Amino acid sequence: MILLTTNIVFPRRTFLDSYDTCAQYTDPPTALGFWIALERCTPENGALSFLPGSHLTSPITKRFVRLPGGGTGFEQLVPSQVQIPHQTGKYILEACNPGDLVLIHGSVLHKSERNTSPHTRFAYTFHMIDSPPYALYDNKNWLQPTLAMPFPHVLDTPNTVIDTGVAAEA
Ligand SMILES: O=C(O)CCC(=O)C(=O)O
Repeated sequence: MILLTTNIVFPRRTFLDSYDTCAQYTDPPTALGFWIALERCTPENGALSFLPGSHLTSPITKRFVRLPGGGTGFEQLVPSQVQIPHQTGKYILEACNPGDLVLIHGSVLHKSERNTSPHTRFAYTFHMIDSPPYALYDNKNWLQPTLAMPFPHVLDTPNTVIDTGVAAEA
């Protein structure tokens, strides 16, 4: 089953390289971002760029969580003395038009630069994750459902797993 998490409209800001699994953590990771351009996105007004293949190579090193003392912040998953290999490669900028949908793998590194143009770059985004029995939403995540405001489910009941007898490719 899939459920919706957040709806955010981003106006103008810098968004440093990040991956969505860090904020919408499930076990196993299942976050999928739906990012819809509401206006033209260009190199000048902060179009998104992506590091190709990074969803296969970037380890989950931090989580965006509710802090025990209140508020939200990052929790480091690896001790500070452990050197995380720096992800190398060239980010590819994806210019797009109003109405374009960009599907963002939860583990791919992506970012957007500061809007230096006179044009806004509004986008609408939400995320979907799998829910039980396929994945568990972590109770440390910054965003938590409540009885009054549960996460909406796309399906009323989870899809049945059909055993086709064919092993999934690695
Ligand atoms: O629009 C942006 O600049 C960042 C959006 C983003 O990273 C996301 O939706 O996952």
